[in-house]
Amino acid sequence: MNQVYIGIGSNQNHPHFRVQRAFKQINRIHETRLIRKSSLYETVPLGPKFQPNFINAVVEIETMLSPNKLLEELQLLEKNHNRKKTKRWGPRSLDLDILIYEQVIMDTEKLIIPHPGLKYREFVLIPLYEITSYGYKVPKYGNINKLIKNL
Ligand code: A4P
Ligand code: MG
Repeated sequence: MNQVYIGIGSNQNHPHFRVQRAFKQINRIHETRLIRKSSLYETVPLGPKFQPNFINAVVEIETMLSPNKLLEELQLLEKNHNRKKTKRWGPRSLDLDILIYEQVIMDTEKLIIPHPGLKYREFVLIPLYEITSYGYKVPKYGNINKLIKNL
């Protein structure tokens, strides 16, 4: 089983409800189970400011799916939430990002792991901190306590 962290974000159409529904739906992906979930955090938007606040959370899962297969499943879930392609960093009903996949470091056209935004995003690091152990080492980027200090 591979240990993976997923970032969840929503700022449209009842975001609290959507994030909680996403927890359940992620647990239902085949060969995958939800291990831990963070609290829900209300955060100000990064990017265009004239949009509602986000609800963000991070979950830990175990999965047998490869990074690319997992991405496909997560994108299906996003579609299932009627996510429309809008502008970059614009409002979205559900955004699911693979933050960390075991110790994998990859950079392809479709998938960058660890997620490159991770190291400077409070809305990712704080919920990740909540569900990992003290001094957890993020692949490529290092100690989470230091990453948070550097924000
Ligand atoms: N992709 C590459 N790496 C990954 C990965 N590790 N996980 C590719 C998921 N996808 C990855 O993503 C575009 C493409 O990224 C995918 O097709 C996939 O092949 P997208 O989700 O369709 O596009 P996007 O989300 O609009 O772009 P981007 O740059 O990924 O945005 P982010 O980084 O997801 O940021 N403010 C707050 N407070 N909270 C938020 O959650 N989110 C965003 C979106 C902006 N501001 C925010 C928040
Ligand atoms: Mg995304």
